[in-house]
Amino acid sequence: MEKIVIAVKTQEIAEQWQKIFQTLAPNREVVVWNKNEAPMGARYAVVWQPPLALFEKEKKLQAIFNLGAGVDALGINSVVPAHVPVYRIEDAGMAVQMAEYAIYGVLLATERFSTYSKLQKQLDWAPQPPVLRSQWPIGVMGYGQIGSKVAKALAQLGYPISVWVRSERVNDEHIQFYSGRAGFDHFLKQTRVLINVLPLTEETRGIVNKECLEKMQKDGFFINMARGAHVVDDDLLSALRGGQLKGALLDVFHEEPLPKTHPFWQEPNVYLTPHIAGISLYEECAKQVIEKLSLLERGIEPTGRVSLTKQY
Ligand code: OXD
Repeated sequence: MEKIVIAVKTQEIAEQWQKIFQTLAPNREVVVWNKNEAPMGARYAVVWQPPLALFEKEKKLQAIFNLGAGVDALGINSVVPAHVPVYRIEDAGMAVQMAEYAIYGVLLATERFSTYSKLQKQLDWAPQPPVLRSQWPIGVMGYGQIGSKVAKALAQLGYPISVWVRSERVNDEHIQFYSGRAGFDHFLKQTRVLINVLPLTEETRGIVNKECLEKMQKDGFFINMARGAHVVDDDLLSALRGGQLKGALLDVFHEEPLPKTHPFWQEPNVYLTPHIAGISLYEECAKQVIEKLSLLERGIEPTGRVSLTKQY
């Protein structure tokens, strides 16, 4: 059996993954990659934000499996050799968590429930008027495994939904699609709650900037569960302080953990979470990787291959 190396951010996490892989695939040799040792001659690498030296040292790699949806930390077009295919995790229980996170953000935006905790403190029994969904049109950027789950869940709840995608799509009964640069302005015009689930690529870096935020409907809300680098932080802060946005729910940041001096921590209408919108379910992910790997060995191309041109 071919050797699998695990290369993730810390030794401790690598050992946890190793245990799970070894239990699920007892016949394979699963080892934790160590940059100080001689090349391990591994055929497969299972990675999450790995030390990039991995790709320089392990010359026998035939496939790389990324333990997450986003492959932006891999240096797809520079460090990973072009002939080695990269496969990413597809959903594996993350999409439903992220749909739930999006709903949480929408509820914060509409203040459907938050008002009641304030009222409770004042011993005030004061039913509020209903939230009119037509006043809360939602725009989702991205429609992969995660974006589609998010958009469909919110459409089920009756919100008007627009989705912005890279290439044209036919509208669905509940979802209006916009595509390309030209469609972006129309999409933003329809959007009061903007949800970002885009992959991070050269095209999408900094996409949530002053221009973008100004084109959204007034008194809007921003939810980011993709990457911090999609956002120009100063532009987001100006939009919040200037009243263009009433709030933001942010799960991802340029630097993680978010430095304690970053203004987002103290900003009144910013709700922060520490990159937990979609938590990896280790077993589900490992099962998916093993399944993809077995397909490859049988000469069948698994799904989830990362495109070098699209970078996701
Ligand atoms: C991902 C993540 O899968 O951020 O991309 O967890």
